[in-house]
Amino acid sequence: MRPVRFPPVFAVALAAFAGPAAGAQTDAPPPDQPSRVSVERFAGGLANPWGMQFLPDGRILVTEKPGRLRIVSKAGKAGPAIGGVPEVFAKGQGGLLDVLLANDFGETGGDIYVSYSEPREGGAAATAVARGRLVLDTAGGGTLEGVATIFQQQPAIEGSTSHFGSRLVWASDGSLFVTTGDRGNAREEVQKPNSLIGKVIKLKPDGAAAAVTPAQPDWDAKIWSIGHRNIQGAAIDRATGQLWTVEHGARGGDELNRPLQGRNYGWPVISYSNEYFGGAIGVTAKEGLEQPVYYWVPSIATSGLAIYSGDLFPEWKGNMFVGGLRGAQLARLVLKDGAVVAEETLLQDLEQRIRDVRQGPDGALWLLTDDARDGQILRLTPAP
Ligand SMILES: [Ca+2]
Repeated sequence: MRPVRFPPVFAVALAAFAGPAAGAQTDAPPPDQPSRVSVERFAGGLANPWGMQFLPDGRILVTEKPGRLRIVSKAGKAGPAIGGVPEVFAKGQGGLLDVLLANDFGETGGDIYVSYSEPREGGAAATAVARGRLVLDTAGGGTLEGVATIFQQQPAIEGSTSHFGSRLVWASDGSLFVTTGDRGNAREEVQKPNSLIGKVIKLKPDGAAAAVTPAQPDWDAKIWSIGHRNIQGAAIDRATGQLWTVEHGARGGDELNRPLQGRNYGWPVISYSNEYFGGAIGVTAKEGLEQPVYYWVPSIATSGLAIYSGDLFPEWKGNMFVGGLRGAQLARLVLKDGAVVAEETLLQDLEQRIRDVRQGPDGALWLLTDDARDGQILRLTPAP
């Protein structure tokens, strides 16, 4: 089938009508050389796997949204549920979400952090982070000991099971970034400087605010940036130490952002989204509010984010990989000088919702697919 192209004059008119504000980009062209990728089904049968981490021995620690934490062996077999995991609010988008290892995690165990939607009083819920010591056993499992909640999003929200965020990543200074969401029905909280709804949070490993003074005079000291709708992907660019995030728009308007301390990323005042029931949300640009680096219309429903730094795919170095849920794809973004110069859509033929994206210690790209009965771990290597 021949590609459909707009006549140049029509394309210019479209750009003038719907084009991005200065700084934001969308709809980048495909790269000159398409990627050649082999996909291996490494493990399956998981229940809505959400986040994963590689243990020092090469096994994979994986969360399942209904509330289980398990270890997948090097042969791809999932072990028993790890004991001691906090109770989660396992409804809708809520449940056990991301997992992160302490940097000194060793061969026999160590501290881990989990993010989850926490049941609160009266049927309300909010995002929380707990830390515990994972003691590994010889039966392919382990136990979480000394579990303590180090972060509780405030306020808790009633009547919603959506938009809990939440990725966990280590900042280059040893602090912990936690991404959150607007809880779906609490949009009015996002621009409030003392609410922890719709924010990027930066904590010390014990949960105290990482900042000595607030990023803005009237902000809660735990807040790094504000104005976010629902961030489910975050990664640190190891070359620059910079945080990058991806967040869901409503209908259209998913965003790639480079959140800086003290900045406002605009939701719901500015957005490239439309309401699900029709009509624009706010305007697309306003002074004092940050533009996304890149955005998607229509939405691909952005989840995990990885910045590739391995040697297995030399042509992928520095590229960003974004999991698409509704878009059932892996988006590859090629950046130059901080701007997206190409976008490649990968794995659409699999028809799988991609939840998480990680670079493995082997340099392969590892993915989680979101399915209630057969959530999979996929391993991507260069095609022969
Ligand atoms: Ca935004």
